[in-house]
Amino acid sequence: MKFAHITDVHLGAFGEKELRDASLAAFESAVKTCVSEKVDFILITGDLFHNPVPDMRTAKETAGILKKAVDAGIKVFMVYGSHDYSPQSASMIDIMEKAGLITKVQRFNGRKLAPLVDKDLNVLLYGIDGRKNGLDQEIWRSIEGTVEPEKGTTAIMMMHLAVKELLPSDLSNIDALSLSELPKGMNYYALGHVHYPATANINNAPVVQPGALFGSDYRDLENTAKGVRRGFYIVDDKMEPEFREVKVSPVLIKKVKLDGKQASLGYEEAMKAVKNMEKGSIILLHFEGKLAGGKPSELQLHRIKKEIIEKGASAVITNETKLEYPEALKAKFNGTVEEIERKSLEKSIAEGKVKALTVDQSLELLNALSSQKEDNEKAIDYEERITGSAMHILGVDDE
Ligand SMILES: [Mn+2]
Repeated sequence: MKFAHITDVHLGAFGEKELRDASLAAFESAVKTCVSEKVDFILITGDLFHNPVPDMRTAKETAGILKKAVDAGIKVFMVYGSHDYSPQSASMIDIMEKAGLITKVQRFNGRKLAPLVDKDLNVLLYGIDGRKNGLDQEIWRSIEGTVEPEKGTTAIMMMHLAVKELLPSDLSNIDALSLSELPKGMNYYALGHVHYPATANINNAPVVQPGALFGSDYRDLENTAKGVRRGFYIVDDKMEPEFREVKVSPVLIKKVKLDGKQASLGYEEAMKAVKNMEKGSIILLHFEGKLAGGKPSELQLHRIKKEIIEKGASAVITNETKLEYPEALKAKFNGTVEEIERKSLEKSIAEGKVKALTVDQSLELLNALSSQKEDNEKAIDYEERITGSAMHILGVDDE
């Protein structure tokens, strides 16, 4: 018996099409390895998608990749992650399940966790779905153990949650269970949720956290650039997990140092910084230093991105949080954030750009802003709906 353990693929994350494609390519590469290595099944411990309902192109490509596994006779078992969870079982994961591409694992027998028994594979799979805001931990603590696994079968526990002992130091404060709280008697513990790879043991059974396959945000990409490994595990019948690195494109941090320089030199310095980059790289362009003069527009970020792509990068992400503009420029905006917001609002109201609100309108606005995202609503549609109704109440909608 041989299986693969993949997690936190976050398909559909990132606004840039190039990064969405890179994460699909990482998933495709992992599944191809599973097919060529003839694994019997694949475990995905949550966050296959970045949203319960991803964009249709991402969904279509993912279905195509999963179909390759299914056609090769490889079963795919899943639990929800905190990102693709749906309280009404109406997410893309559920569509994939109805289409026979995957099988969800979580089952209960009263308050005990019950296994999905696969006789062909001779495995018992227990699973707990990931939930948002640590709710899965609450559910986890309410469970009265597991229905005992039969002897002679391989028992696997799938979970989308953080375990203290496997956390990197910068995440040591997040809500997490400890190894001692996991149920005893399993042969393999498959974890998801935390985006760094790590392993541990309970009574000689491996506890494995593969980490994000590609990453879901710029911080993940920075960690990749700094050396955090991205990949998944293949586990043989001796239950020895082996990490398989998946590298679709190099991720590189390039620093653009502008200390004592004019902002207008940003373009030249950025192009110097990427002079010897490998083709197909994902470039994280970090601007830093105390500028002698100039303003943000003089950096020409748009031109910089366009030209680095033309030189062969697959994506360019810029970061200016460590760039300081001269005092003269800052002085225009002095005061606390609140003071600046107040002044700016007063000015807009005086100029008739924004109207002052009545009590009723204020309540209406609060109500509109607290509207929850619908289960099947895409983040972008939700944002548009909320912004639209707020703008309407504020009287600044553009027809
Ligand atoms: Mn995740």
